[in-house]
Amino acid sequence: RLIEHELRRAVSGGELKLVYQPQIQIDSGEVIGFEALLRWHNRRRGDVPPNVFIPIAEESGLIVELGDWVLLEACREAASWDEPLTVAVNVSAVQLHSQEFPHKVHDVLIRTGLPPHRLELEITETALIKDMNRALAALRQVKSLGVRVAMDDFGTGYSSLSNIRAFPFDVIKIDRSFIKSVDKNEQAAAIVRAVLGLGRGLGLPVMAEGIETSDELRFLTDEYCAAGQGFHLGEPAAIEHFDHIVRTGS
Ligand code: G
Ligand code: G
Ligand code: MN
Ligand code: NA
Repeated sequence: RLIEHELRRAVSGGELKLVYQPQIQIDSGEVIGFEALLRWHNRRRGDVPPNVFIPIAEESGLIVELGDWVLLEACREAASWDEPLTVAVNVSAVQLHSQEFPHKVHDVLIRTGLPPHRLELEITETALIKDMNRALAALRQVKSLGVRVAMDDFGTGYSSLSNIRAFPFDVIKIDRSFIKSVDKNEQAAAIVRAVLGLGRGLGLPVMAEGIETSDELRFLTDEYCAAGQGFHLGEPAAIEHFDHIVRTGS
């Protein structure tokens, strides 16, 4: 396919970049880290959304090359910050299940000098179910390096509850579909309260994704949700936009 061919060239042609979205500690309002999000700008196609090109990259196996680039770029960027904030990187199923993945993570940490605890890998439940044993082994290996692991899009996959018990996650990210209108929708509110209770019981902090309004944020504050992310708190942008946060004295 043409788009696949173009995506292949995007890696070497410098058409990819990362934007960063702030992750906030809700009680203090402080930025605790950034999620790195991949963007592709093609001269002919313009901006191609990740929802379009990530699935193509996954089907074609190109995601491994793309993922390697994202991981190195994000760690190199975070290692340059004055503030010891975390950087969160999305990892797809194909990457997680490739034999070399834990070694690549180790290698990137060595190359960039980023302290392992400042890297957080975001993994969706869907990425776990392909081969549970392989996924568990990979997560244990990266955890043994000191890297943090987040369960991404929690609530949208299969058998969430057994996954949360079987895998060594450090944080649960509630999917944004449950945060939307959580202040007005009783069903969403019940689900979010249940996930917060689950996190509390298991000793796992919960991060709410997709906070778009001050009312949604107020609900999460009142319910003692630990952390949040969303357009209301900060849109993904080029890292230069956040210089005042990552650099001391600027
Ligand atoms: O940034 P945006 O909300 O448009 O991203 C859409 C989807 O693409 C999200 O599910 C997000 O997790 C995914 N995504 C963004 N960047 C990356 C990346 O670097 N690697 C992988 N595997 N997925 C990404
Ligand atoms: O699946 P994942 O959680 O990695 O998706 C991250 C995606 O969510 C990014 O592409 C980002 O652009 C998007 N995103 C971040 N904050 C918000 C928000 O407040 N509302 C919506 N609709 N999307 C958001
Ligand atoms: Mn994510
Ligand atoms: Na998510």
